[in-house]
Amino acid sequence: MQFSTSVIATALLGLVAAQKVHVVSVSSANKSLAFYPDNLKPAVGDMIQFQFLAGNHSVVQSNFDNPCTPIQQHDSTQKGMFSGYMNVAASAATGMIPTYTMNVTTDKPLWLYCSQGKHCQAGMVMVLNENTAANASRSLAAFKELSAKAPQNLDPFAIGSTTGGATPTGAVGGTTSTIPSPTGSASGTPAQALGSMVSVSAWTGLLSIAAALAML
Ligand SMILES: [Cu+2]
Repeated sequence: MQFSTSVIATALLGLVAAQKVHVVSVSSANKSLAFYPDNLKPAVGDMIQFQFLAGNHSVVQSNFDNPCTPIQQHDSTQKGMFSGYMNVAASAATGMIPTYTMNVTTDKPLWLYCSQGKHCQAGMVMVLNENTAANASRSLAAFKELSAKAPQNLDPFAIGSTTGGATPTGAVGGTTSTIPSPTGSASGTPAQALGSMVSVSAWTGLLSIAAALAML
């Protein structure tokens, strides 16, 4: 099937205009074991950009009932997101920090944790689209309590999977990049850096969409 370039470009521009990027700081200048913020309500089509500010952390998707373990360990049809480990010190010498940007493709709750050490048990967890209206017991607070009691903290490498199954669960298409290190306050996010990352991510999204269209 043939699409004219202008039709595709117009469609893609429409998608880009609707996208919102939510920035999540991973750890902080005082090396805390947390995500900031840890409770977000992104819309389908939005992106989450994790900015790794200190230490060596990761972002992995679990489900609510099995915290601190990759979601695909419990359901082989699921494809969980995994940022890989982001060693901030390794890129600090260049004045850059690593980032990982994921696309949000579902409005269902999506549970995330850091698979480093016992960070998950220590509370380094977060949620996208918590829905306590649908199920009051599935709150971030309850997830943190469950995580604290998890017997182990596993990454997808530990279960022999970094790709998961065939069905995406809302967190596919992540991209890694680096941006200039924030200067000043620990929570500071350089607007300039975010702006540049938005365009990089947008183009990454465009390329994958264009590739999908080309396959039609
Ligand atoms: Cu961590």
